[in-house]
Amino acid sequence: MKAAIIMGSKSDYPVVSKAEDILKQFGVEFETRIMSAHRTPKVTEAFAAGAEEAGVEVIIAAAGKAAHLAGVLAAQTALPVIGIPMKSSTLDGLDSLLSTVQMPKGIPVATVAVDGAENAALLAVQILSVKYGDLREKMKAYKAQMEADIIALDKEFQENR
Ligand code: RP5
Repeated sequence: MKAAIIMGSKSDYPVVSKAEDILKQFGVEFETRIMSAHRTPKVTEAFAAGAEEAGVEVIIAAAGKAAHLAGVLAAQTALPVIGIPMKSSTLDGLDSLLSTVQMPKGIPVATVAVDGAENAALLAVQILSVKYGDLREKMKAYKAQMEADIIALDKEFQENR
């Protein structure tokens, strides 16, 4: 199985690396690339058009401001594309969110929260788990662990107040 993470700028990496951490945790092979819908449009288009042949099964795209990256990738491939709207310096990411989520019908982008890199990776794992049963089991264990951790935190909180 293979995921591709595309980010619009190296400046997106501190957030994007959190998606990498999740994919590593689940043992999903991935590559991370810097491409821009606006600054490197030809590279972006060629990547999307060749992604399926390259063995990519799901794409995560992170971009900020007028964030067209996820939509441009989605336009060029039948693979599922997950968009991460990056928190931007001037409009707090509302610009990125709307640019990523408001796709015209026919070209969906599964958009997560602003800077929602962890959820983007978890959604990628869930998409891959339709085909790879071991990922489904790992996802069940991940959710069970999260539940147990919070129940333990609540218990500790109640005991210490
Ligand atoms: C977007 O513009 C990038 O995805 C990034 O979030 C934002 C700013 O990019 P830089 O000016 O830091 O390269 O294209």
